[in-house]
Amino acid sequence: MNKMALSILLCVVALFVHAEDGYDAWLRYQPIADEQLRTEYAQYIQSIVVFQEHPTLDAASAELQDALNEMLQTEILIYNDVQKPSVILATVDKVPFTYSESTEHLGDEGFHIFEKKYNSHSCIVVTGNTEIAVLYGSFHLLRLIQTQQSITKLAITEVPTIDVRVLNHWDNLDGSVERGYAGQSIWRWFELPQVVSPRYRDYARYNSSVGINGTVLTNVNANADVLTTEYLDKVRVIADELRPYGIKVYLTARFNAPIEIGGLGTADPLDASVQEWWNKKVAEIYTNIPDFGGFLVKANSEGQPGPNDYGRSHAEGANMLARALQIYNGIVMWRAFVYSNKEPEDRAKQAYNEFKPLDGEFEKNVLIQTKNGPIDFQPREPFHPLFGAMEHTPLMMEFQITQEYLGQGFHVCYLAPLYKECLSADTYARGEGSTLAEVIDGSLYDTQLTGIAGVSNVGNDRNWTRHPLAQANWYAFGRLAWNHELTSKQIAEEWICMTFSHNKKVVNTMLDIMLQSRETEVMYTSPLGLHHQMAWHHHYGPGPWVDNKPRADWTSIYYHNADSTGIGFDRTKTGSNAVAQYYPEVQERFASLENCPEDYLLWFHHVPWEYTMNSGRTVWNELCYMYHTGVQRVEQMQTQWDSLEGYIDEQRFSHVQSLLKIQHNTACLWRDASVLYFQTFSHKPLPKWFPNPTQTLKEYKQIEYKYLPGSQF
Ligand code: BDP
Repeated sequence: MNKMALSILLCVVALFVHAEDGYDAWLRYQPIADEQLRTEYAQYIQSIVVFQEHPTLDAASAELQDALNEMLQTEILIYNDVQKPSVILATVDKVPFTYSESTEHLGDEGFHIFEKKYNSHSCIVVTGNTEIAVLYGSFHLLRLIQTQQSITKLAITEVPTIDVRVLNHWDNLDGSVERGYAGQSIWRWFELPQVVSPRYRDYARYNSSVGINGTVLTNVNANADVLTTEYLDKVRVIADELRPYGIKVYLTARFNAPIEIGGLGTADPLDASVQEWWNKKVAEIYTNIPDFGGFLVKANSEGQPGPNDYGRSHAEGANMLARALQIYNGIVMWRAFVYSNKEPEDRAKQAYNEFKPLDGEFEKNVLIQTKNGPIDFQPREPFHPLFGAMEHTPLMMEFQITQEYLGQGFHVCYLAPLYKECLSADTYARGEGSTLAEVIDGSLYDTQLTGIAGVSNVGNDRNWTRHPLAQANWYAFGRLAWNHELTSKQIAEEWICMTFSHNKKVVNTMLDIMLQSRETEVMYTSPLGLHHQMAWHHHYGPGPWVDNKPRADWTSIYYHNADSTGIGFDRTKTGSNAVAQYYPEVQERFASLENCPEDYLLWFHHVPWEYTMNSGRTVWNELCYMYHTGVQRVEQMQTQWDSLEGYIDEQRFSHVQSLLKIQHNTACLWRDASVLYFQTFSHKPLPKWFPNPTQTLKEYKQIEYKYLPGSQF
């Protein structure tokens, strides 16, 4: 194409793209540009019929109406009789014809969308056993149109694979968000219950559109005040806003709340007055919020109070809360992110050591919420050995959506590949093919209660997540929580079409950027299984030199163990033997230097600098290569993104472009600082192709980021 033709084309494309601030996320319902397709849809859908009075069905029909009016550029009418329906929204017991199929398999949330001749008219029926199922089906129907798929002859049944699909907000009552990089909390506690932000409803819509059915409003480092009568009145209002969208509210329970706000002298879980206090508190909560979900608890971890303070086990603590919630069908999500204050052991082993012996001791409404890896949301970790190890206890997955160690709100880092890598890992708990996905969806051990949590990246930034592409992580978490068999690519593709454009160039370019981005982040921050190499406090930039902190396992040197002989954490028999916590097949693979995947090499082995990698390079050269390639890949992303100018709206285009500059600077910093630092141990020259660092190691060490968003320091 010559230059002139290209600029005409860009002008034409530009006519269709206007500035957008990202608030509408993936529910932005742009008019369908392809006129023929738009007309086809418009001929097919002219009206919506809903004759049941219910806030959830009102929400579903309003969403369909608003969305279709925009996308089809027409006026869709809502009727409450069934003369000429195009779309019927109804629960199975209310569909206006005999519905002979059994719907037991749909459960409370599964939906059925199908075509039906009614009054000699073809229409789409969206149904399920409950109103919320109909809402999920409505969002699904919209997604088909948003991604421009056929809606004739539909016959779709979807049932979520996991029961509890929750976001965890690490939001504090003062509005700050721990490890939140998109501004302040969306919960405006001070103004509640009087002022109800319209964002609550939109937040609910986004969540519901991907099947998220719960939200923990407060930080795991909990504040007991949220359990006071004053705050429960505020929580009630949020719950009322979210309820029509099927989102249950949960709270974090500070274990010593009976002391802090209850005036008791103890929080000992075996003390009858403590149990009584929680019983009453829970009763009060349910009076305000009849469908309250339950508690999330971080106990005896990083300074939080817990049952160990009274010589009681995690099971005794969790069960006490579980008993208070049981009669209301509430649950306890008890976190396994626990490591001892005394550091007797490799931190990677501690949660397993603490919880494995408690298998089978928890009440039925307790889930053990376990981070995907045994340390802490690192860019790459092997899966947590507790998955598969607790046959008699439901384990729920905790992923991080907020990018604490992955460039925060400033880097492109699409996380579906991380989630998928973890979910598809094989625990071998019941022989080959015992994946983590099967542990958490309950199929491996026939677990009755199943769950998955994502630490939210939402804040009060206008576009919710600061980085426009970070919205994709919220979206991907929800989609995978609903159906973990979807691929990263499928999810990214539908998200791009819904959020940016259907244009092939945009879709392919963004797909390429997104699908590689997590690996790129790993390459320039912590390649080959390195972990916990970040700067002190804020976790953003490099800090492989961090030492001499209150505990050894809060330093970087504890994890990389670099010395003149080599680098890496020996977790085999000759070291901490953390490998022994995995099932034998996994153990053998990780423990063997030859068979250990190179992605985890320095996680499990201390390796000589001269050790030869699959590439033929030595470990030292491979490290240099990884850091260098990571930066090159960011440069490649920048070029790719630049090529989208004119194809997407200017506002989001230039926002991402500017953020990529930050990402590039930070990637260079990680590369140069890390390599210069590790060189002091390897005593080897930088490879010829490695660009000359612009500063000295001393200078890199002196760089201090102050006041980074999401950091309390
Ligand atoms: C770490 C965070 C810390 C959290 C902790 C947790 O740095 O702020 O409180 O996890 O999960 O990743 O409890």
